[in-house]
Amino acid sequence: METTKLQNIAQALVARSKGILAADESDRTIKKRFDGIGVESTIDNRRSYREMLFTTPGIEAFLSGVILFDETFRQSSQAGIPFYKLLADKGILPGIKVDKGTVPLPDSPDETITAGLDGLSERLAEYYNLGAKFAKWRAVITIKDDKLPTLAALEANADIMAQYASFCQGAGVVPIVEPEVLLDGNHSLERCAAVSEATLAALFSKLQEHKVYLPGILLKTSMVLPGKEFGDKAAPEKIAAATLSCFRKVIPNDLPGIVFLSGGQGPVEATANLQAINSAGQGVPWQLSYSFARALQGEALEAWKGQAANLPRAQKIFYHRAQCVSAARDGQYSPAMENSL
Ligand code: 5MM
Repeated sequence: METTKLQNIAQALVARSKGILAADESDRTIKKRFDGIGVESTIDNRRSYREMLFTTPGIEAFLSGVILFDETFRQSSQAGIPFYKLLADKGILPGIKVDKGTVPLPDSPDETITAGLDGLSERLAEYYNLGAKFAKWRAVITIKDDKLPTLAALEANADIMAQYASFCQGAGVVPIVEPEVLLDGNHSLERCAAVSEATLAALFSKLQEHKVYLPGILLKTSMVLPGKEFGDKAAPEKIAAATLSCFRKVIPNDLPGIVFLSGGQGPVEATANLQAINSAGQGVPWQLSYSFARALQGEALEAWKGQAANLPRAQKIFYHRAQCVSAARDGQYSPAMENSL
């Protein structure tokens, strides 16, 4: 294992002012996003949409990496440049989603485990040769009353993520491990904090058991938030305090960085919460950055609507959101920036 190389990539992904764009929506997920704007999810529409994002002028100031779906990894710009190369030429590290989605857990069918370990080392070798520097694997954790998640689901997902991480490091690829605690439900912030702590404790225990080199991985995780149906939203300062308190209890110091998913929060909400986390998190041992999909893309997707004529406006909107999120990652965002579009 080339530990120095892995560590350098992990650190580059969480460099100051930069974060990761998650553009790795599977066919099912991107269809859902396109349905929302009335655009058919064809191969070429998906290609044009991703090209709009990746060719946004100046976007490299805010993006250290982009996570791609297999189809996108094999696609090219209209000018015939493979997307992984187009990104690398801008100094943006190309990454790849390697999980194969979720399947019900046999013992607890309302919960899932993530598939994709079969053939993983062969797939990683191919992506590595094409220039992938990092990979991503998502596990989904559901909160339901005091019944879910079960310890069995947490441990099974943690064990699979640790195996995935170990395969990645053996292939020279930095693994991002993403246990997403879903926002769905009416649970309180305190319940989310307890579940997040149990999830991360199980994950780091399995990573250690599988001898994963922590300076050469990144954690992608949810902020600690009350469920969508809980009622009142929590203030950013409260979310920041709960999130950091959870991390301090269970995350080892030698992890280089934590990148947040947005999980269905609105773009301004996710930006404000990231700002509060960075503002309260000065002095923590990890970089606190972003790997948003919806919060970075949502406004640009709405503006694009599948029309080439909307491209300049969509790119301007995407640039502005990335600029705000980058400022939040540095603890320098203020709501006034929302008016600077
Ligand atoms: C949770 O989803 C990840 C982050 O996205 P948000 O910021 O919108 O929450 C995202 O990287 C996700 O893993 C990919 O979009 C792939 O998801 P699917 O469901 O297509 O595997």
